[in-house]
Amino acid sequence: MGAGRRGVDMGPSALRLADLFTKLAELKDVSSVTDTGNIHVPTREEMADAGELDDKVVNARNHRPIGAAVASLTEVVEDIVTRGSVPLVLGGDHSLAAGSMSGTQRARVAAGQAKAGLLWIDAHMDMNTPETSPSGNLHGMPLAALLGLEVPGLSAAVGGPDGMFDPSRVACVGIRDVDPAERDNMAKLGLIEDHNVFTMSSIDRHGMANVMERALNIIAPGVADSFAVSFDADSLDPSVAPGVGTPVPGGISFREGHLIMEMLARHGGMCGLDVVEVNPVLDTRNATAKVAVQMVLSAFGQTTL
Ligand code: EXY
Ligand code: MN
Ligand code: MN
Ligand code: MN
Repeated sequence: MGAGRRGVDMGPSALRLADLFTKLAELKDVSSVTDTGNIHVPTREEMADAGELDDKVVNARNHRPIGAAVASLTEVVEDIVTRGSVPLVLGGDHSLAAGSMSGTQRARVAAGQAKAGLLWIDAHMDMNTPETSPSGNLHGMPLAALLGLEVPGLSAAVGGPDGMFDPSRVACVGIRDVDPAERDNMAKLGLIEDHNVFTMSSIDRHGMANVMERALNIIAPGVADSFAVSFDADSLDPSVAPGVGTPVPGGISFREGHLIMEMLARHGGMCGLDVVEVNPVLDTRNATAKVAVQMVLSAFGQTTL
């Protein structure tokens, strides 16, 4: 509902169909895998019946049903992390990250642990608010909410400072499509190209290994630091991942994507992972879900040898 195009709600089924869970369970670094099932996204009818559909807020489409679903995701994820597991959240559009990422962070704060850093792998910054968004789609706003900007539905799910991330511990990789007004929000929060925002141009100039070393120093400066990862499949080049709702040419290659995940696995500090925006309706032969599964397996320790 946070995306402009139908079909992304079938992303979790596409990932399951691509044998995500069986392949994860085979990895030596994964002790067990539990499929906790789908979070219910209230329909507009259900919200209308509950008198909850006052979409009067300008330019934040479906913020009430999305907010309700994302808030329940926050709780589910918080519980998983509290029980000592690493949550893998399957989208669905990127608005869910306001719940998955904040749930991970809230559980850490509640347990007296240091806050995690955040790696945002995406073609887009997702740093809009209703005041700046060109589309009103909430999937373009989750990072803004996670950094404390007001986004109807998503900010409530983030639930205040304990669910938020410190901008100095955020790195973005794969960025190549930023709205003009979004740049103001980035500047406000200190998200700067080639410093902590690694665009495709940064990657072309420095190479992915160098970019990821720099990103890891940002999201986990201390050797024992942890980080959460929000992986948007549209970060990959459309030739690699065509089945996404907002494809942007000139993206991350299949091998660069694996290198990102292999370096994260080697570091060992990952405390949560999203994989979002897989839209099988826009895909052929479930190709995008299969590639996304490969990336997830590498993040959880799959190696070529
Ligand atoms: N920046 C554009 C908007 O806010 O509408 C496009 C956002 C696309 C968001 C996808 C999930 O990454
Ligand atoms: Mn995104
Ligand atoms: Mn994106
Ligand atoms: Mn989309």
